[in-house]
Amino acid sequence: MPFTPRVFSGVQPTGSLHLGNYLGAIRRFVAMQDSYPCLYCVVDLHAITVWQDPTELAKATRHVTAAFLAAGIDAEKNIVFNQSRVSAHAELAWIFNCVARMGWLNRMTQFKEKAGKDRENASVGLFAYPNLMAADILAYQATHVPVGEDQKQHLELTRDIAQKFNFDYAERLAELGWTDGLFPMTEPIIQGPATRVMSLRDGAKKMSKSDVSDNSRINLTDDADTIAQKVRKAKTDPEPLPSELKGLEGRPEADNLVGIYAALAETTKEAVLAEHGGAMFSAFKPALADLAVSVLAPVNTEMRRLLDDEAHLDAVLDNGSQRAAAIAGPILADVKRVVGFVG
Ligand code: AQP
Repeated sequence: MPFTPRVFSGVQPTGSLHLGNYLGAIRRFVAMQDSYPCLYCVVDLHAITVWQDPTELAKATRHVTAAFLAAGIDAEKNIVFNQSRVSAHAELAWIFNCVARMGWLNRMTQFKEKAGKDRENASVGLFAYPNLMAADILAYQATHVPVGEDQKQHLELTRDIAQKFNFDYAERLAELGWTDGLFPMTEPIIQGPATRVMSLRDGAKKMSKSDVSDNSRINLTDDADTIAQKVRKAKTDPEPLPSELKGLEGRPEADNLVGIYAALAETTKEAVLAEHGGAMFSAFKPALADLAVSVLAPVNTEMRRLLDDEAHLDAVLDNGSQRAAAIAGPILADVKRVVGFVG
């Protein structure tokens, strides 16, 4: 079966969105919407794999929705919705729980990082998270998924699950006339200079919503003064910027700031170094802060406006959920027929 090109991606409503989410994912979502039909999902089922205060979860769901729209995602042309509204995600995830192998999930580094030392106390949902992510994507037979570098392993697992399902049910699929399998081999789209934005306080750690230090990240809701202050305080080294990429080796904090600058300016790290090579951080940081403010201020202003209009955000999710369910419903019905469920 030739698969219609379709994009799916999601963001968890687990706190305040940051520059990493924006450059690594949301801005890429916007870039893809002119070339493909896209579904962009607020993945609230994923969020509860770790404890979420219910009031905060609802607030964060609208916050992510507002960020999608403020960044430029067109919710008329594309589908913006929240995961818990479309039951196909949870239903297909159960089937995938029975396709994926324990050994595959045991290798997932994100589970190891998030569960930490207290694995026995982690939720079963956190362990099975990648199966739900595979279901998110394959419920729409999505062919492309723009994500940050941290999701690469989960995308590989999605392909393994699709392949095993297609293989295990090959005979049944052939009987039904689907000789090429029911699921595509989804392509991860991990591109640009900011696929892994690092913490401003530690060049070895990913910028993350759950980092206890607010100074480690630039939030999409930070005002200009806060952004400038966080960039000024960002950890660096005493050397000037090199003029060539090779000079960033072994300098993770410098590499990170150059990558952020390049992504914000929509250029390459090489071009940034060609312009700023030889500069001290005392000169580079103010330029970076100005650039970050100029890119984020319009998003910030529009987010605030949208967050004041809860009814509009809820209407967008309502409309998107119905349109998403209309795509996933027939695909899930096919999956159930293949598996042998009656009815
Ligand atoms: N630091 C990052 N650099 C580039 N891309 C990133 N993404 C996340 N952090 C970075 C990408 O953003 C999308 C949404 O991520 P998510 O919210 O679903 O989950 P996450 O990857 O676990 O993000 P956080 O910020 O680290 O959240 P918490 O702290 O809640 O776990 C994904 O495409 C992701 O790759």
